Amino acid sequence: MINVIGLGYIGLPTALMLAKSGYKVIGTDYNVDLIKKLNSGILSFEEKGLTDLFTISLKKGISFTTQYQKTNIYIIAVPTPFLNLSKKLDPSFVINAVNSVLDVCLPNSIIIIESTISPGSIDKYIRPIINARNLTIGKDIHLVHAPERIIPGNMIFELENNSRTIGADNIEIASLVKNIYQSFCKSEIVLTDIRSAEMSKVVENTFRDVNIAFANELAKICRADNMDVYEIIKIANKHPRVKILQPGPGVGGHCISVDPWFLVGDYPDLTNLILTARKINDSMPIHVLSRISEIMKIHNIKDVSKVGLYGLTYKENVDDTRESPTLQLLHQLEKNLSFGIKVYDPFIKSKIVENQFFSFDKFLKDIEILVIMVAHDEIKSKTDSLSGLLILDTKNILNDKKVYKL
Ligand code: SAJ
Repeated sequence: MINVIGLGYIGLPTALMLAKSGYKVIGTDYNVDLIKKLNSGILSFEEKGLTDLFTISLKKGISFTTQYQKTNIYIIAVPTPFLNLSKKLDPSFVINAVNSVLDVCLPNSIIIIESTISPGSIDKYIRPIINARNLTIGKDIHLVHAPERIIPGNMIFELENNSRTIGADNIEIASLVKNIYQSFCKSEIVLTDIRSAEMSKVVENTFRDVNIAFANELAKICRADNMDVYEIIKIANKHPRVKILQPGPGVGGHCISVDPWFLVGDYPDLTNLILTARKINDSMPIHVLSRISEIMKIHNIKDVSKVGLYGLTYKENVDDTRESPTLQLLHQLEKNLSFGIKVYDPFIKSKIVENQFFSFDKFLKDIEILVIMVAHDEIKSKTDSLSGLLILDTKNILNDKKVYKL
């Protein structure tokens, strides 16, 4: 039996996948409400294909509880936030989970950590707590780091089709764990040591952050001298070895905007490029604000409540608002004592910010400037209803020459 600890964006789909593949799976989470919901057949978040997977897994006998189970295989997928001041990883959830596992596990257990951790975390935080219990790593307990790579919005497909990495202290345990993941993962599974697994995960997200920062810096340069950044990127990308990403209102989500900080926090003297990239991406919501202010000036609009932000999530067609550029922008406005800007997102059904609308039509009626922060399919299909509005399109989804861009 596999006990999956932490039933969030990663743990839940992974647990369901394993159950569908025939493993006996019990999911554990300390959130009582979540467990109640899951046990009554209600999902905690929306994701393409998740409902079907949930139905199949329930039939296969998956169950959910707040209790850690007595077994010999654990997958830990709890959050690893970063500490705002030091920019270092907060390992407390992982440490607590490992401690709770150690309280109940059978001898010779495998603990697989899926949560993203900064390189060296297993050596620094996890091995010591096992040693402190007089347990021998490699005999009583086996440690594995198997970071995930799935992207919200396409999680189920990517769980089955992405290549993945398994880091372990020895090849026998790595192969054993590979067999488990092979029950649903059709792609290559690379076996390595734990530190390389930790580092490669953080490096992947940092690579993307740095590359998005390049696109965002280009957007600023082009704005300063009135060039069309999208045209320039389109042309540059015709070069066989150039693949510039798209600029946007900022970088959100719980991965790309967080993981690079682990490297900055641990290697402050060595992370010039990575830190600069982080700063560029974090500055994009302020860039959007100055664009809004320019448009207000051009059109002599003085009242910020005439401005509406479309989209609260960190990217299109998901309901996840963690670290979203819109929330970052609202935070900046609040810091400058500016209130009243309107907000709407079709995926956010409960009130999480001030002046939030739940009807697209009502939202549009109330504003003069529409700022597209997220390219949800909804707005792409409703471009006809936008006539008469001034538009700042930070996602470059509209073709109209009159529309303002980043
Ligand atoms: N973004 C841009 N320009 C782009 C691409 C993205 O501004 O050209 C923005 C998005 O709007 C969003 C943010 O970047 O705000 C991140 O979005 P994303 O879709 O690129 O990635 P995430 O954060 O949803 O998922 C990432 C993925 N990592 C990589 O692509 C290297 C995913 O594979 C990981 O599993 C996930 O992080 C994770 O959990 O680490």
